Order: sequence, then structure tokens, then C-alpha cells
Amino acid sequence: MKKLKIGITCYPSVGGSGVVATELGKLLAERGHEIHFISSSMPFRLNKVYHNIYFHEVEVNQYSVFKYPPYDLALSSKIAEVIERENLDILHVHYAVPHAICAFLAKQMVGGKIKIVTTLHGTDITVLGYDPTLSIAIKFGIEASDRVTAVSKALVEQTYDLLEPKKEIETVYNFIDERIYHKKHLPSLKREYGIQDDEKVLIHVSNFRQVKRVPDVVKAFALIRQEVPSKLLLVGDGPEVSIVMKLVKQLQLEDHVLFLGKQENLDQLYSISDLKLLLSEKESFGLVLLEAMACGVPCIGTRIGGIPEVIEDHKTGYIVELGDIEDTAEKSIRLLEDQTLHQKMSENAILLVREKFHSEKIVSTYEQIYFELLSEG
Ligand code: GMT
Repeated sequence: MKKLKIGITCYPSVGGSGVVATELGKLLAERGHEIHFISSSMPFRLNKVYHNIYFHEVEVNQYSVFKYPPYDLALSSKIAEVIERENLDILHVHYAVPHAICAFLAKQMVGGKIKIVTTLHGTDITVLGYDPTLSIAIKFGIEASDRVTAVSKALVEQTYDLLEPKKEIETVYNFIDERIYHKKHLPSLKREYGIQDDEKVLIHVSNFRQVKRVPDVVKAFALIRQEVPSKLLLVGDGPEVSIVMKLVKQLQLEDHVLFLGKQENLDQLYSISDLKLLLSEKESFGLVLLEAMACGVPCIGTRIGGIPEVIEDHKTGYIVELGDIEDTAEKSIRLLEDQTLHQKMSENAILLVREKFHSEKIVSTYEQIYFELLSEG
């Protein structure tokens, strides 16, 4: 099979889209392709040397004549430079704005010689798509791409409803690296956090944006704790952390909620967890659900966006209505108190990740998209 030279542009900082783009680049490199990341900083999961992965940093200079530094133009120029110098076959960009548009501009700069694949991750549609100052640009970015994928069926539908792009959008689900995300036996870690052996562990991981509804997680936990001895791990950082801390104090849960901030080795935290809660009001996929399920942690999530495509209701966890804290608590208690049910859901979760979301399958789908595009000439 021909080895390709693939340029990848993403938001490299912590966030599901950056994680997926980086993991995809790593797995494609393992299949022998040459990968060129083009972004503002080194993707954070690129934590070891790969002989066939290169990083091209986009530098933005501040000129006094400009009120705003021209990042989008700097990125477009950089992409064009890398296409020509490295002779790239494909550009795979994550997010329609600005990346699909920058990719299109770069393509024009080099005389239209490259194919563009754009993956939509959610925020570009579910948040920015509603902004009239950006919606025309997002639609343009989608239509100017050669192939467009979205991370869930729900996101495909939402994109058509909102922007009506004249472009086929195919669903390609997210994946995780199964070599990292699997259950480990770590009883000492539980003890190090001061969690008793008989206490259950609930976990929530997010960037604490308002859309993640972290206060709902804390309110549900307050009800769960009345019935089940347990601790709640809150992992991540973001704009709502202080609001959540206040709520924890108000509910007198300070001794039972652990704020862990941003963490790298999530597989270890999932390995000591019994249940994951993701009660978002917007979520195109919920990569953190996949990470948890791969480690055998059943999940409860809201009937929002792509969440019901990731959690199989009553099989790998439960789906609840947005804001229904009582139902969330009731289902959590049922699951935490019934060991047989918990064991079954935990096994189902591991199986679902292996079957529906296996990295081999997803990476092959992207690879096939690249080869189909190149065969079109
Ligand atoms: O969820 C976030 O706030 C981060 C955002 C991102 O751009 O990384 O996540 C989006 O992309 C992830 C990877 O495809 C999805 O798992 C998240 O569900 C999606 N977030 C939203 O739709 C809010």
C-alpha cells in the first residue's frame, strides 16, 4: 500500500479534538505514513519521538499596524509552505473554522494541488454555527473541503439543520488508543487519595465550561452520597471551577469531592472509578466517555448530541434527560449498589469500545477516505 504524506492541523491544546487529531497522526505514522502537524504549538499528546512525525510551528508576529495578529493568514501560509516543500498528498484539518478555510486558502496559494479532508468536532457547529458572524464562513469551509466527516450522526444532522451545506458529511466516530486505556489494578492509588476500600468512586472529566453542567454532577452526587458511601473525582480545569467549588462548600461536600485539576494519566483515574457522569447540554461525541468505558467504567450521560451514540442505554450505562438530577442519582445508586449489574455493564462497556469504536477500524476508515480522494485525481 502506498505510503502517504499527510498534513494535520488541529487545536493542539487539551481538548477532545486535539487528542483525536494527535492520536490519529500517531497511528497513521505507525502504519508507515509520513505525518506533518502544522499548528500553533506541539500537540500535547505527542510525547515521544516518532521518526516519521514532523511538527511545523505557526508563528504569528505582532505588527503595530494590525489591531489583531493575523493568525489565520500565518497558518495558511505555513500550510502552503509545507505542502510545497514536503510534497504533501492530503491535508486533514480538524474544525471548519479557521482550519478548513486556511487549508482552502493554502490550496489556492499552491495552485489547487492538494486534497482537503475536514473533520467537524462539535464546537464549530454547536456553538460557532449559531453566530451569524461566522456561520457563512463555516458553511464555506465545509463546502470548500474535498471530504467532510463529523464525529457523530447527531453532529451530521445538526450541521445540515443549522447551515444547510451542499456537501455530503459522513460520520466517522472517535477512538482511543486501547494500549493506554484499559483497566489497571491500582488499589494503592485509591488509598493515596484517602478513599476507603468500601467507598465507591464517581468521576467527571471536562474543561469545566458552562455547557458541561458540572453543577448538575455535584448535585446528583449529593443525593447519591446519602445512600452510597462514595467520593467524587472532578478532573480538569476551566471557567466554572470556582462556581463548582462554591456549590461543593454550600452542600457541605468538601470532604467527599476531590478537585484534581488537569491530569495526564486518566487511565489510572478511570481504573479506580466505578461510575462516570457526563451531564452536558452540548456534546457532539464525549470522548471522555469512550476513555472511561475502555477502562470498564459504566457511564451516565444526557440525551444530548452524540452521547446516546456512545453510551448504550441500559447496556453500558444510562441515558438521562438534561437537568434530571433525581433520575441521575437514582440510576447511579441502582448501578453502584448492584454488583452483578455493575459487572455486566462494565464488561459491555469494554466490548462496545472494542467493537464499535476500535482504533484499527476508525483509522482504516480515514485511510480509505484519503486513498479514495487520491484515486479521484
Ligand atoms: O468539549 C469540549 O469543550 C472540547 C471540544 C474540542 O474541540 O476538543 O470537544 C469536542 O470534540 C470532541 C472530540 O471530537 C468531542 O468528544 C466533544 O464532544 C466535543 N465537544 C462538544 O461538542 C461540546
